[in-house]
Amino acid sequence: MKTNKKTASEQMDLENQFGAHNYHPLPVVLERGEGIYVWDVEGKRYFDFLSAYSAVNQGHCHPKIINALIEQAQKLTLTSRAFYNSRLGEYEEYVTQYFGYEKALPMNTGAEAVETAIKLCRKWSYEKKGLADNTAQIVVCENNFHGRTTTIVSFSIDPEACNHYGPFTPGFIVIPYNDAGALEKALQENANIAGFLVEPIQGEAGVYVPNEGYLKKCFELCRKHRVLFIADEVQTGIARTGKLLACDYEDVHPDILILGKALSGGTYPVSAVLSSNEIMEVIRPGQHGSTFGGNPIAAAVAIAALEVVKKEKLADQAQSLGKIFREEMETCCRKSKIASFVRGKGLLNALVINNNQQKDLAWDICIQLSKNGLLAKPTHTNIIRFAPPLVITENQLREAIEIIKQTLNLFE
Ligand code: IF1
Repeated sequence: MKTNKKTASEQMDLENQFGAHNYHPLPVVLERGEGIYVWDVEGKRYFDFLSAYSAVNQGHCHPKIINALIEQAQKLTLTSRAFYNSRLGEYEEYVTQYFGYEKALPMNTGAEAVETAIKLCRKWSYEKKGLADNTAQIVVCENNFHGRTTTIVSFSIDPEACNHYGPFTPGFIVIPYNDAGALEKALQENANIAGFLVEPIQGEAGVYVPNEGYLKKCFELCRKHRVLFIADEVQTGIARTGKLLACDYEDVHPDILILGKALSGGTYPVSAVLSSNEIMEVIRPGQHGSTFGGNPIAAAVAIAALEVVKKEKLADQAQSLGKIFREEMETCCRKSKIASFVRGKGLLNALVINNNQQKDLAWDICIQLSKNGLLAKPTHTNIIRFAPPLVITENQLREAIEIIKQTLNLFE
């Protein structure tokens, strides 16, 4: 019987012909996901070691989350915020108590939540801190990645992210990452600073883990100068780094917390900005929002996704398995000519490849990894990010590590 199922190359051709070329994917066409595995259209199974950039921390198609999605989708999908809906208030209570905040502003994508945090911080600085209108400055770090809107790329230093997208939004000061002294200097030299926006670990930059105490020191400096500490935990949050939030490692409670990705377990675009009444109250009716922000499906799915994180102790999992991963890879690096070193926290890790002899070595390694049944993707040419779903078991992790080691050996 002729099936109209397209082959992988037919699928790739369709995307190539009809889709914008804003990505360069690995030549793998995925059709199904379950837990830590994904299958391509030819039925080949892979360990997913990217987790959609830490959006499927709970594993692909987690039954509890999918059931919440299906159940709500069969009742009511969207009302807009012109009316109340029967899921949002319950979700807002749940998520604020879950992370220890008073108010939540629900959005959809991570970038929308970052934009919301920027607007909230600016508005707070005019209406509560007393800065003159349109003078607010927000400090950000070099090599940041906070999304791809025009304002967000306005403070990117990555030419690929910002070139030819100008004119850019003003009001941002870029300082080196992992340098509290640089923040102190900026705060001393500028009276108009409203906030400090930072990734607790820089994911896209290549999983840069700052020195112990960096976040705490920056938080204290923000307190001292009445500047809002804004943590972008879109990628590092929701148990990925071995704690519920990466900021938890230093007992830092951000003034504004930005969440996304795994907030829905990768089943639906859900993001949120969490803060205090004192800060959140500067946004009044009609001053911010979005069509889908706070919709009943997002609310139902986010509650289920967060329940899974707690019930399955995914933060503890990430912490203990992450240690095993880094120990095993460090052993590998000591004997390798191409694998330089590994860094990360929890199950957000990166292997730095020595590509002096061959520029695209990390890409070639990822191609070979896919042939050997494991999916990962390089970032910034020579860094391979390894971030499996947090539901992975120790045995599965060790099996995956074996695949990585055998694959690296082919290039030694
Ligand atoms: C792509 C990168 C990761 C993020 C942080 C906000 C956002 C992201 C810390 C925006 C999104 C995604 C975007 C996605 C690939 C992925 C990514 F490679 F682009 F940089 F994870 F590192 N803050 N990161 O990491 O959230 O609007 O995408 O929901 O653009 O290709 P979003």
